[in-house]
Amino acid sequence: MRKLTVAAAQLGPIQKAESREVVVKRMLALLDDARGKGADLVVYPELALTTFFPRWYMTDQTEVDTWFESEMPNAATQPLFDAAAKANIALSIGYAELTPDGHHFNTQILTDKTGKIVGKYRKVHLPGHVEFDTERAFQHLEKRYFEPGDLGFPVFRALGGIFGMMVCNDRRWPESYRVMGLQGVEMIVLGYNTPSVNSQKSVEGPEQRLFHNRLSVQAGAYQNSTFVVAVAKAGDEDGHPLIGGSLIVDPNGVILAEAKTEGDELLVATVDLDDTKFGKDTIFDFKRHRRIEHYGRITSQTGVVLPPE
Ligand code: CDV
Repeated sequence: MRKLTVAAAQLGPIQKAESREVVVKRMLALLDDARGKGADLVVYPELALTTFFPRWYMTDQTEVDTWFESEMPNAATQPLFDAAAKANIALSIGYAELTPDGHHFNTQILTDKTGKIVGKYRKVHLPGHVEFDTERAFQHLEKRYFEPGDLGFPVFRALGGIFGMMVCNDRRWPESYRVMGLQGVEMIVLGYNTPSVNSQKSVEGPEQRLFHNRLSVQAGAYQNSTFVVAVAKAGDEDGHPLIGGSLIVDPNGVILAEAKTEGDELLVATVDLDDTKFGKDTIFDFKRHRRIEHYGRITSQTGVVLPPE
């Protein structure tokens, strides 16, 4: 038995004018709640410290850089790292990372229970566009502000298990899960900011978006026999609604806990990481059953190649 109590710390909306210090106070309140519930690990969403700034079109790089963190922890987040270490709780936090040599990534980190960063992931699948798009109901400029992650999909030994991370749009791509599945991942943690309405198709509203969220996360968990903890930043940010629906899913793809609100909300589940073993040893025993001689297109081709007419 390898018991672990994990908490998904969903955050409600963060307005553009709100400071990191105000947000960190809310994150501390969720951490305190998690401590009372015996959590070993608290997972916060993508870009947890600020509003979802890629919805805003900016041309001044100095202004863009104000949304990024050049150190982690830094003055704003140190109280969270300190409180987590004091409570003996590990953290996973999403933030916009500006590296010392000037690179911009959409990043998620994992700490151990002392507050030491033991894992880093940089978002690989960046959705959206680079230039202002007049056809969309609102902008999604991740391709403008971030570079694709340069770390692949690593996994990390931590908390007695094997952990991996992804960020938002990555959860829709089976490749993200499988690359970690091939490294024996036992728990994937991820954050997301998903607009409640598709900016290019207004009939695709929150119900369908919540459905796609569950579908992707449950399938990824089942097909790789891993726990997945998916954590939203939710609610109305300056008139732009984001879905909630944070989830903790087991290796059978079954939902153990699901958020009910679009505000700050803590979901907690105590799991046994050994429950990942059965699926990994049977139907998803990759070594016995995968047929890589037929998977070449997955890594040699991006777009669709149609058959000859
Ligand atoms: N932050 C994101 O990556 N959001 C995307 C939206 C644009 C679809 C998502 O996959 O939820």
